[in-house]
Amino acid sequence: MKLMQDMVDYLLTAEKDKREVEKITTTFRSLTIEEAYEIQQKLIEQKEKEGLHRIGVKLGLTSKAKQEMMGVHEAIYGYLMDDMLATDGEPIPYSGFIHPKAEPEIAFIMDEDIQGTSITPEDILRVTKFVAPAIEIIDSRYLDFKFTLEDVVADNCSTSKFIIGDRWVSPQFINLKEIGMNMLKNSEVVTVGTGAAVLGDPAAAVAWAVNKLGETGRGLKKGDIILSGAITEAISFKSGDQFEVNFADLGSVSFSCK
Ligand code: 0L1
Ligand code: MG
Repeated sequence: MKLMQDMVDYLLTAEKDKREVEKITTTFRSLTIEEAYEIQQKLIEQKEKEGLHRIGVKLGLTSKAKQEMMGVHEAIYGYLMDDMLATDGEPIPYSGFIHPKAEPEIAFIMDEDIQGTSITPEDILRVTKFVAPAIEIIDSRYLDFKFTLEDVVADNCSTSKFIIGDRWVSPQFINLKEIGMNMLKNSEVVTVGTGAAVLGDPAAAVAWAVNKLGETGRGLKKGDIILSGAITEAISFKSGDQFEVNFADLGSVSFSCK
């Protein structure tokens, strides 16, 4: 127990000091995925003790390419806290990061609580009030952004910031699998993709997360925001860079790093 608290303190201190640290499995080689989620849970509870609130969930490793790169066959999830949300177009200070990357995502905003272990994509669409364009900024606490699956889960899946566009649309008006997008860095297109890159269907990714949470008696709540997973690879940035993500039928979202 004490050891887990030590790992939580290690990761939270790295985040607060904006300092990259050696991955925890270098020391604790036998860390299991279940223990990694326990560390993540304790890390979130610690943030809550410090006055922050959970406002949703994020999915990671939702693309086949990233799963193959990590040698895994499953996605992962972490929690979104209220201090991670930035407004569309907001200048975000680079001093708040270690080595950030931006990735385009589709956000879901829940209209009802949902919990279970056999939830389908159709169930998710039924309880989703809106979908919206989003950018996730990931910022692993680990040296050179290198880690095992267990490390990244313990580190709350590299969460740092996220931005939601101001066009929120009912999912019944959008084909989430076929929706196309591009991401621009300093006005140049750096990635393009379609919704299907996220586990074949972003709604299927959210269903996966609900089913996973359901295994331990948890679920999503009305008003929760879900980042369904990266549609393309993540792109590094530095102070002075500007990003814009444009979705067909779903509008745009942007931020600049100052
Ligand atoms: O949001 C993501 O897909 C990232 C999850 C963790 C893996 C990484 O940091 O690249
Ligand atoms: Mg992401």
